[in-house]
Amino acid sequence: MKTKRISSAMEKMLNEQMTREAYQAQVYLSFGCWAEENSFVGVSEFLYRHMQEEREHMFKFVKYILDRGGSISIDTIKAAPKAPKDIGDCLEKILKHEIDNSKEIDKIVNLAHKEKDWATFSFGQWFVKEQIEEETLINELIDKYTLASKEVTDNVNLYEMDKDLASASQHATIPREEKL
Ligand code: OFO
Repeated sequence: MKTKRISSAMEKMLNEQMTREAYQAQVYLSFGCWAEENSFVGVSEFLYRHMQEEREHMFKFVKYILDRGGSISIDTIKAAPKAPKDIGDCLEKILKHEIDNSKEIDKIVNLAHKEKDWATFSFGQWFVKEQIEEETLINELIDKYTLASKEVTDNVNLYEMDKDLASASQHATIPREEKL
């Protein structure tokens, strides 16, 4: 049993964020399934990879809470949102989720600053930086989508965009069955 080095308020907030990261993963999973069902294999690949990143984020919170002597409370994960209308809607919805998530991370950093909890403040900085990267990535994809959807006479642009997303920068790998 470790000495508890975070306040109860911080422990609660970190646990809530841990569950929120699991929810973020569900959002990417549901949109990834929607994309695959609609034959956008590259888009779904991108979304599945991001789902894995969100699960890694969730686990970073688990580890940090435990490392600081806190307790983990595994809570209900909200249901994933309804399927998007199209890829543009999908990207806009993801951007909103990421911005909302960034605001929640900011709350952790604000509380850490108020409590002079510099360990959590430092831990939170990783997520502040990560959220900047994620918002930038999604904004770039929205720009690409806007360009790609300008001429859709033969869907060539959408096809190219789908391939583009398949190779868009992501750290995580997706567990899949081996292809023969
Ligand atoms: Fe989308 O990022 Fe987690 O925190």
